[in-house]
Amino acid sequence: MARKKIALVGAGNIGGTLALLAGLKELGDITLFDVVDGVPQGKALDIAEAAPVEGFDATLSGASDYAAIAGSDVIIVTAGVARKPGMSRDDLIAINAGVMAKVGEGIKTYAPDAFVICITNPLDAMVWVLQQKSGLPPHKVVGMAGVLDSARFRFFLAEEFNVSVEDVTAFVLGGHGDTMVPSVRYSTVAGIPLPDLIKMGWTTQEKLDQIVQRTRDGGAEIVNLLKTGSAFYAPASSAIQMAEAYLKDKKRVLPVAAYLTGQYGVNDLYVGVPVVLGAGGVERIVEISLDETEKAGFEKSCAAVRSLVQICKDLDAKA
Ligand code: TXD
Repeated sequence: MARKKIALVGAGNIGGTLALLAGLKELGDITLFDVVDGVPQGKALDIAEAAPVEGFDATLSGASDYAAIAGSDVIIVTAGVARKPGMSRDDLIAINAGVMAKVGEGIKTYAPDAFVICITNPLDAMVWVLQQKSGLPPHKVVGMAGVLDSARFRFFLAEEFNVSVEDVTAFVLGGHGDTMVPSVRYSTVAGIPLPDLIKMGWTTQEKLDQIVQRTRDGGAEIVNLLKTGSAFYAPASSAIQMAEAYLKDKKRVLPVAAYLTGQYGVNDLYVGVPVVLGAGGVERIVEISLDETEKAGFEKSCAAVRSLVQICKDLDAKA
């Protein structure tokens, strides 16, 4: 059986890390694509030269022509720009929505059967544009944010309890931004919900509140430390977990930005919810019951995403 093909659109910090992880995990052959000529080729060659040392077999290539993504099984999109001083959020949306339009057209032409994972920010709006422009069915186009936000939540909880990160599960719902909703009720240590751990004296409500806030600010915490860019190791790991769920039909239950058609009372919007990810893409949207506070937080988050999508629609109408 031929190897699977993974295309990485955007060969920056996350794109390069994705290529290395996909190689180490032998997920398939890897094509890096970027508008900056030389960078995708250079990173592909560099990682290919690590293969003999690490002991993985994969063909790595770099390109600046969309034809290179032809026949991809999985496409992970990180193309775009990050916010720079003096730029408004609308400027960032305008630029990245334009990039998503181009990427979407490239996917439509060369890889209409791919499973597409969008990472570019502002995530929930960008995945919406990517699905629209690629014309792929919504269950084959998802956004990565929830796995990362949950991983941050899990890491902070594991530190607080001094237990293995493997035994901590966590769920973060809603959009990828200040309004995300880390769910305390649905997060556990070896199946024990966090509210029970407070009763058991493992932590306090105050400490949990701080951890929830640190999770919401997780991206900014890294940006403030790095100063020249945003997080890339954990975002890449998170997207690779999603790619692996699809390629190996693992049917993982993961929080992803998925297209809602009435679930949670939301229509025509990408937002973070738990889904079953397998060979069919999003095979099922898991509708958990939310209490009043969670519902209010989720609705606020959806409203924030909707206003960003509206900016994209207005830009499209003007174009
Ligand atoms: O949870 C999440 N979803 C995120 C999202 C977590 C962390 C970072 N997140 C966002 O991912 C971040 O705000 C950015 O929008 C993307 C990519 O982050 P990365 O750190 O990889 O950014 P880089 O290093 O600037 O890489 C972007 C690359 C760069 O090489 C550009 O030359 C390229 O994108 N680029 C393009 N490639 C293809 N096509 C077009 N049009 C294009 N424009 C720029």
